Amino acid sequence: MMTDKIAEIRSRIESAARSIASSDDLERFRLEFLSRKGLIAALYDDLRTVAAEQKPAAGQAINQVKRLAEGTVESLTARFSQEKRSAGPSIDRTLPGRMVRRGTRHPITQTIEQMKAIFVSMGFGIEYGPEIEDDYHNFEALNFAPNHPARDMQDTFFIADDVVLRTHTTPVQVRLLERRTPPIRVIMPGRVYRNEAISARSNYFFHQVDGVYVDRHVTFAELKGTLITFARSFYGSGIKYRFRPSYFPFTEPSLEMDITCFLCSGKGCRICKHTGWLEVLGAGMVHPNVLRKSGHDPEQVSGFAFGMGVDRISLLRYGVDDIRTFFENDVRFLNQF
Ligand code: 2U9
Repeated sequence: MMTDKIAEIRSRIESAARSIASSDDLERFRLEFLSRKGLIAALYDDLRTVAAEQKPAAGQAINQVKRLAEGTVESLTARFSQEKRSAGPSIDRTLPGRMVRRGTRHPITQTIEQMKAIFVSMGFGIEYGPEIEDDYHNFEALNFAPNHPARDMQDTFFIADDVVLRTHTTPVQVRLLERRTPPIRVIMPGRVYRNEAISARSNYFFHQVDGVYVDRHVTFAELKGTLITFARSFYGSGIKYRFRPSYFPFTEPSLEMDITCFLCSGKGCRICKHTGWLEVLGAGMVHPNVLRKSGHDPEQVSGFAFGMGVDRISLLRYGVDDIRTFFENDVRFLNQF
């Protein structure tokens, strides 16, 4: 009889379920009862032989048995997978750990970060600006004469008649001066481009940190004090320094700062070309024309400005002899910093 058969399968399910001890047992259980050729599928086949009036009741009884088997598979699957997780894969805790290879900051980035930290400690803010500039901000506003050689195709990358890859970060400061009212005290780190032959000492792009301070009564003495404080902090308190007069279109008067060579302490070596001195930055008082063009009255405010080449300084500090190695991205080189 159909009802007896269903009852028998039910008790087989119940006793089989009690003896399932592993996920292999569970799989055997599933195959026995729930697979396409399993015992429950056979019950549904038998349903065809049942008299029409008994079919609904028998069908329901089989459905119940099927749900019982499915419920068993479901709950035991969950239990076994949980047990597996908590047991975890076997780990040999005595093995040495795998080395995690940590990256390092690029030496140019490291130099810029150190410079930033020193100027921030002196009250400077940090600004960034576009690498593509118009002629006005790159040259005109900085008092470059119309026929200045830097405006030549030989020296500058032109994108269009009036559009260049910036040759210094100074135009960012011009834009800032146009927008803000003094006091303005910021530095601008960034990449600049010059149309130059590539060699061990020069590249067609390099990095610069430019700074400017504009306010009422900013003096040349403050410029010198700022530069000396920076140099002592960056190169070491023991260094000696000297200022030489210089010329830039955007500052007047202008100067260059040398420090005693940190490799030979001034005795003379290959790095300082046997002079004992290293040129480390240029600076000066912001030219009145530059102040005027950016909307400030040179009778009311004054300012000082400075700029330094990060790549050249990094080359000297780290004793690297070819500037190009900074940009080959060879990890054997970069890992040393
Ligand atoms: C404003 C006006 C003037 C920034 C300055 C220098 C001197 C300088 C060079 C150093 C090496 C560029 O990277 S380098 O080739 N720079 O010598 N830069 S004064 O003068 C400014 C800045 C902002 C508004």
